[in-house]
Amino acid sequence: MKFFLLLSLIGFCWAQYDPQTQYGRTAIVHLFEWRWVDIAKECERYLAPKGFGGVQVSPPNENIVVYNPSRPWWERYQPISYKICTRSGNEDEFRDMVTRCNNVGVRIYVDAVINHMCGAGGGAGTSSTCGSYYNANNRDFPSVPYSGWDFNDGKCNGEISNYNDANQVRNCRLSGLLDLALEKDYVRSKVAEYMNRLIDIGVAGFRLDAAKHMWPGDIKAVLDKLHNLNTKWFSQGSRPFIFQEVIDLGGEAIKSSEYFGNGRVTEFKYGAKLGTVIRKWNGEKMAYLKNWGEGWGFVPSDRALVFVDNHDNQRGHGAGGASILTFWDARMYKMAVGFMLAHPYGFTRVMSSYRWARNFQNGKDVNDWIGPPNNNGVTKEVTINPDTTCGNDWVCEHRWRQIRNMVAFRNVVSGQPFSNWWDNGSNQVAFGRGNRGFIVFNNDDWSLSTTLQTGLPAGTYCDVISGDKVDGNCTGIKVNVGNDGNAHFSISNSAEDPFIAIHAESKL
Ligand code: AAO
Repeated sequence: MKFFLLLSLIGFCWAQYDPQTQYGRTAIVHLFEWRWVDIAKECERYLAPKGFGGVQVSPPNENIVVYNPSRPWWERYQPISYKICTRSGNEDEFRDMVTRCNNVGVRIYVDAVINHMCGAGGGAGTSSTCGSYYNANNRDFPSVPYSGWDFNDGKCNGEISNYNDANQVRNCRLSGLLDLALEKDYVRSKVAEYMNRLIDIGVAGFRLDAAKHMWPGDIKAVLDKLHNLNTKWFSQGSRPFIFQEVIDLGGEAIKSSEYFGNGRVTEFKYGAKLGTVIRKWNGEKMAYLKNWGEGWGFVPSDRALVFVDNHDNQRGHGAGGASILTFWDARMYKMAVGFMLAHPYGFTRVMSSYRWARNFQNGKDVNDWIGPPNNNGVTKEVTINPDTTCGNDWVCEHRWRQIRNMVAFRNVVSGQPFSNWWDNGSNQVAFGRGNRGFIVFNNDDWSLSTTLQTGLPAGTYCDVISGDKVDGNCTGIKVNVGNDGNAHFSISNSAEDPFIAIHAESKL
């Protein structure tokens, strides 16, 4: 009885913080703007075999169609209804994706846009991805239905202009978007109905878009209405995983800690700081990463959802600034993602992007709006090249060997403590994860050549950054760990990837 009570207590405490991934799967990937049919295939052909835990998908509900500029990615953050009907696919395709991904142990997390509907200037008509009628002028969304009563205009019908005023941030309009009155039980019910439909289909959780712009208590009231996860794939009583998009870089009225009761929060300091360190800006050095995590003023590890970049700040939207590393800075980016996946802090999300024609004018990319690769607005298929990379301008960072292999590393070292830290006082650092894995970085302008305590059992290991273990052989650098756990490492500062990672399953 006592044991049962303890178990249910743990279950209760962990509920909405638990990503509900299959045992041993510790990272998810954001397949930004992918079509459902491509995600279903990717789960089966790549994500499951490579040990990915799940996929964050773009908002699946009907959105406004914007022609000026032409079909920007951000139109998906302007809901018109809760019909599952977007450029990524229809409801049948969505259901098929969720089923097929769950069947191979890969979870689906939905980006839930529930703070607002389309922009106040969205006009009236049927310019929406499923052709539903709406009228932004009098705030009429008959397909939900929402009417003028369901918005916050009584409290504030203007723009958020002052982030030091929590009332404004939560009651006024974010970028002119019509702000839903989530204090109304009717609105909460409509939102919960939509989320429950997704839960019943089999999704494992949600990213709550613009959570900072909703009152924590209103979010809680919605979450309290949510069903348990579908028992076809999840154990009885499982709660949806919740991670809230709260941007708290400090210095504003709203603190991410206000949202801990609801679930995890996005820790935006993580990518901003890691980018600054890897770029060596502001006198930062990798040696300072010794106390990375809470020691850097981040939220508690078990409340954090972390990432190097996201769909906003990889193109100058949102927050984080110029330090954010992206696939455009591939060499530094791989180091940053490698560090994130090796380090125990937080629950990790890998970004997977598409390429677009950047055009910087006065330091700003005027093409930051460009939508996914498409033919006349129809999203292109994610094709796979013979070398396993993606075609049609899909970047597929998650398929880069260095990143894919570090996802596996994270799975292998799961639960192991941060150990055997070493640094040279500058930008050469190393650390292990108990006796299961070890990683060494050289981000200095000179070579690294040193003997380090790895904590690993003796043997020859394959470096999973420069190569792969294939049929018991290593296609990259080999590392010999002696009986005392020591190994010698050499990393040139001009190496293609100036870091080495070995783990229990890369032992030859
Ligand atoms: C589009 C057009 C707009 C138009 C609107 C309506 O671009 O011109 O008015 O339609 O017609 C996305 C796009 C938007 C787009 C929107 C709807 O990014 O451009 O608007 O879809 O189509 C804030 C929010 C955060 C939000 C972020 C973009 O807090 O929630 O802005 N992210 C999510 C999504 C995002 C989406 C939406 C929300 C809306 O991920 O894709 O928008 O659904 C400060 C605040 C942050 C604030 C930023 C930017 O950040 O702290 O909370 O994020 O400003 O406004 C330093 C500070 C840092 C500060 C930053 C920038 O770094 O330390 O705190 O500077 O000032």
